[in-house]
Amino acid sequence: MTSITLRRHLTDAGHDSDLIFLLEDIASACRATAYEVRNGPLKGNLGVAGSTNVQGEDQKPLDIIANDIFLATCANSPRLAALVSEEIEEVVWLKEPKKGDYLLFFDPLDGSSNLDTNLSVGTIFSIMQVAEDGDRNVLRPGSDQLVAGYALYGPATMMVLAAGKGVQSFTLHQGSGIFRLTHADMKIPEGTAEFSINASRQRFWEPPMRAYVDDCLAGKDGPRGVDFNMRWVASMVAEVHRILMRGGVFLYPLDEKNRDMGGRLRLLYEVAPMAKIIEAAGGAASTGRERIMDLVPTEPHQRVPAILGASDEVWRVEAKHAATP
Ligand code: AFP
Repeated sequence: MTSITLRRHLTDAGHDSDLIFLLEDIASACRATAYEVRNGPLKGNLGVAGSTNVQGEDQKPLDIIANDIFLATCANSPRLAALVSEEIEEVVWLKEPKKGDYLLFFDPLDGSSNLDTNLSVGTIFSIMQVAEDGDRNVLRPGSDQLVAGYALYGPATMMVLAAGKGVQSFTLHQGSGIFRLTHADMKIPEGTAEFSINASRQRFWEPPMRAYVDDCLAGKDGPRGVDFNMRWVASMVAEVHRILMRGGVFLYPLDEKNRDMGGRLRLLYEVAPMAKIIEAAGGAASTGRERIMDLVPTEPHQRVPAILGASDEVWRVEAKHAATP
């Protein structure tokens, strides 16, 4: 049987037509971004662009291309009031905000340091609604998200959505350009002995994180009683997708080197959307001490620590933090 399309799924779920328009615009932007990523080497779009983003990081040509695609594709979406992009310092207001209008937060190309090595990269996005006419506050907790999602540009191009009823994954059919439902209700498998962390930063970790990882590394002769595997792709979208498919936990903790910045990953358009997706799939998302979805941002590009994945693993990390004042 042919799997249903993204549009059919969103219509059947009873979403507002303007939200469906916006999600289809996002899907179009992801489709166009996938094309540019796939043809990057042929179009001379690898390497660095010679500019830096608001984070002071070297921009890749495809970071800029993906951001431009999202601006061009989504900016005319009905009832879209503002855009917050990793690649743009200020909030982009498109219209006078009215109650119920949409706010779109996105990282147009996450993991772009992997482009030259042809590894999977992705787009992360989040949609909230304007609370009252004229309200220009975009610093809202993750629990206010209406929809969270990502596109993964891997062997297959996939779009994963948490839009109120669980988590669904749609795979792009290359011939027709249509996203079709391939995973109807994603749930994180429990009990997977696999963790994901940039182990080169071990000497900077706080004691609770060091203690949690040491227990994993001790294997079956240690307190966990099982041998663990480790993965680090340096592309959060790829790590989260692996966790949705086979379990485990992703860890980008606060450490001595990133503490002054608040962490490595950005709250509004990386960690909060992933937290909504992970929780909707039965997992948990924490800073190690607080639930990610409860955090109220202080500025659009705020960074936070991110511990997310299978609930039992996240709770173990939180217990280590609770035991250390
Ligand atoms: P880039 O978009 O600059 O490649 O960063 C990717 C990322 O934001 C996230 O996707 C990875 O999990 C994390 O940073 C990788 O961080 P390290 O470079 O410290 O491993």
